[in-house]
Amino acid sequence: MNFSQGLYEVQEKKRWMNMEKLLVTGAGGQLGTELTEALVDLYGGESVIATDINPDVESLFERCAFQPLDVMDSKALNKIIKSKKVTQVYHLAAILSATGEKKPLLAWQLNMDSLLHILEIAKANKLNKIYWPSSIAVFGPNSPKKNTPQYCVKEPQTVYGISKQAGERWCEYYFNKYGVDVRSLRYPGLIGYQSLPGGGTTDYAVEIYHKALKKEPFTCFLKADTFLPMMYMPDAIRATIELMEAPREKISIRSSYNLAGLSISPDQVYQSILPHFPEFKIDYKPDFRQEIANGWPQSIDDRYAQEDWGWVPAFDLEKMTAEMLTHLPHFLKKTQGSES
Ligand code: VAH
Repeated sequence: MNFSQGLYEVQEKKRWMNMEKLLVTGAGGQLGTELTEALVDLYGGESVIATDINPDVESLFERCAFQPLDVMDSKALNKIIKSKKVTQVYHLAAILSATGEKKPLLAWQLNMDSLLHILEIAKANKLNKIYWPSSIAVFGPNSPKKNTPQYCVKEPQTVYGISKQAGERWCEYYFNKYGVDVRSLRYPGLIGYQSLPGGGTTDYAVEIYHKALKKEPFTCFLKADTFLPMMYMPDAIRATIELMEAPREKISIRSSYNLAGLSISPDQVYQSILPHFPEFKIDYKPDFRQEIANGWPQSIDDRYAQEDWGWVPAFDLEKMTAEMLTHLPHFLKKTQGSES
């Protein structure tokens, strides 16, 4: 490709991107805050509308529009998508595993009804693309524990996992029956410094860095040797963008792709922090989330993501820990007005 053609390709892509209008639901969540920023970087602030049930998160979005939105209200969803001429929806709003076990019927209703609202609106309005996150929570105690494959027995033990398994079936149905271009990733536990997790079984892996920086001891709600699939947030964001930008014909999985990054335990995270904070102390008091974690894989086989759209993670545990301990203090200072 010569320079002028290359320039044309970039300008053509920018024009295509500028014609897109993206709606993000659950934008104030752990994934939503960072994914919305990445979409603004890619498409421009005027092409992204951040929404969340919590109006107080509006201050997080300085570069794009924000609107309070209840994803259970199909009329409100339809109205904003039509009036703003939305072409893509990143539907992130959900109740996660731990909170879901405290409010099972609400978790099922919110996670499922909101997805069906979005899929129906996408069909009726011929939206260009939909993104919907699934999770390794779709696997259960009878799934293979190590290098859990894309296809295997899945008997999720949480309402969250059940809703994600059912959601995957609906996504594949709407693609096969109506041609809705909905794409999905089975995220591992996500670890980032730009947002706090909310109601997850993997939240320990974020909380531990906050405690280390505050020079406080950390009580972990999972056992020291609880290995789980995890991923540094920048890798998860890049995987999402790479999946959504892949040519339609490259996508062979229309339920949800296995996605692998790290397979780590609380003890390994603690050991990776010690060189930075030698005095840091941890103790372990497993709670109800231990049983949830026991039903999940320890590591994931993501060969389809590698083969279909070239997925390769960039962060190992040591590199993630160094990044978290470098960036978290500045983020906390910016958002809480004081050093951590
Ligand atoms: C949870 N963070 O803990 C989410 C995630 C794999 C775990 O789905 O519920």
